[in-house]
Amino acid sequence: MPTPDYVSPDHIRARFSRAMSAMYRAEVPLYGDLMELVAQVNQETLANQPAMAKALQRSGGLARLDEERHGAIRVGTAEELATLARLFAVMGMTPVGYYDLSPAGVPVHSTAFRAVHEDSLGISPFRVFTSLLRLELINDAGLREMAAGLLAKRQIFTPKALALIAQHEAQGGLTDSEADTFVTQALETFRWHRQATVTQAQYQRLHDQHRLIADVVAFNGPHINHLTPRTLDIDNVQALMPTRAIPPKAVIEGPPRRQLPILLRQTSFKALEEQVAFTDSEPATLGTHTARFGEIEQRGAALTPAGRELYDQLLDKARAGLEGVPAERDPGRYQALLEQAFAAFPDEAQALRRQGLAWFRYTPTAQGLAGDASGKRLDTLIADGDIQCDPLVYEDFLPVSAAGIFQSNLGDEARTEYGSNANRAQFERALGRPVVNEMEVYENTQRRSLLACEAQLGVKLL
Ligand code: OOG
Ligand code: NI
Repeated sequence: MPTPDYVSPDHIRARFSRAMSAMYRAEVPLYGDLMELVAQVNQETLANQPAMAKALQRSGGLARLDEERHGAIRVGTAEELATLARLFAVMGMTPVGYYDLSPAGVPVHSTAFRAVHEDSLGISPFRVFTSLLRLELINDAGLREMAAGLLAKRQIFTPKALALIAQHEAQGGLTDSEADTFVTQALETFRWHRQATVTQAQYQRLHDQHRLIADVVAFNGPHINHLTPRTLDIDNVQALMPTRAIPPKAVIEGPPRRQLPILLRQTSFKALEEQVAFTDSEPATLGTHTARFGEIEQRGAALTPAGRELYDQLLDKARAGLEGVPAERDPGRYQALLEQAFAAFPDEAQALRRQGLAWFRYTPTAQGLAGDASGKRLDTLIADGDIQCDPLVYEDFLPVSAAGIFQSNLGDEARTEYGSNANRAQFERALGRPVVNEMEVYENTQRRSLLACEAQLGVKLL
């Protein structure tokens, strides 16, 4: 039997990411404005910094830049999470990493669905930060029961999407037209619902426990709550946002500005207050719900476990320097504390490499390919210009930053305390599979690049 022509999961993901962006742009026009601003600043940055443009070109980052974005959703049950994992698998997206947000007063734990192979990331780096509500952290038994009851009644996937997921699993792929139908049907799960599934009073009860609980429980699906384009100069976009009537949050999350950006810097604009209808609403008494917002991010070098440990330590040091005053209240001071603390983090590619703080992609240069490299060691090959190395881009998230983004959109209500409640095993049981360790993903990419150098230059590097 001839093998049918299936669309590669990478291309289904690329189509889905584009369709998602178009839908969100129509739903939240401010997102479109932000996209335009980001594209403009990216172009200016590339024009003013030819070295950066060249490095991006080499690493494949340039081609994917305009396509690059992440979204975020929150689901309510293990079954919803497990089915989402199957839906994302159709698009070549694997759960990577475990994030516990409970220490930040947010009763969820999360993972990021994304592609893991560098070739797949080159086609579409689309990622979805996916959180599972943890009803077990809510101490009001009556409320827990009400929430569980509402969640048990809803179906967040269309029948056609479910059928196509099963078909993909059974036959090992989707044809072109099946893939198009899949994208349209899968998109329905992430659409905004103006109609709530609860009465005004029920909404209020959920909301009073935690605004996030109302957001997850009171609607018929996990609407995408933000979609984040990647900028090459976040300070510039942050400064220009007010000129487009987009008010940014006061503090950029993550590391300070550096010569060589590391990990991830993010900032967002405040969630919109949107009209919704409760099941007992008269047209004249529509309510509001605040959940959806916008965010931008600048991605830098992926750090090794040693680099990440140093990052966490320096971030803690900067935050301790605030002595309890929220960073948002004195952004200038926080910026100064960050810069002081991160002076201890090397800010040059070769220093990061020699100290084992970041992951790299190694490529033979034209000179290396033309000459005789045999017998040379990696350091010499790099110093002689036979091998070029570029830091791998960080493809994941940061829990402290994520907490900051969650918090800035939960309003100024008193913070709930849940203590630290990491429970990765429970998350993986709900998901139906283990999450991938992101460090292994970067290590594999680095190793593949070294193997390619070995093959092309006839040297031994590993
Ligand atoms: C997710 C917040 C985390 C990020 O970029 O760190 C996040 C949410 O609010 O659901 O998207
Ligand atoms: Ni985000």
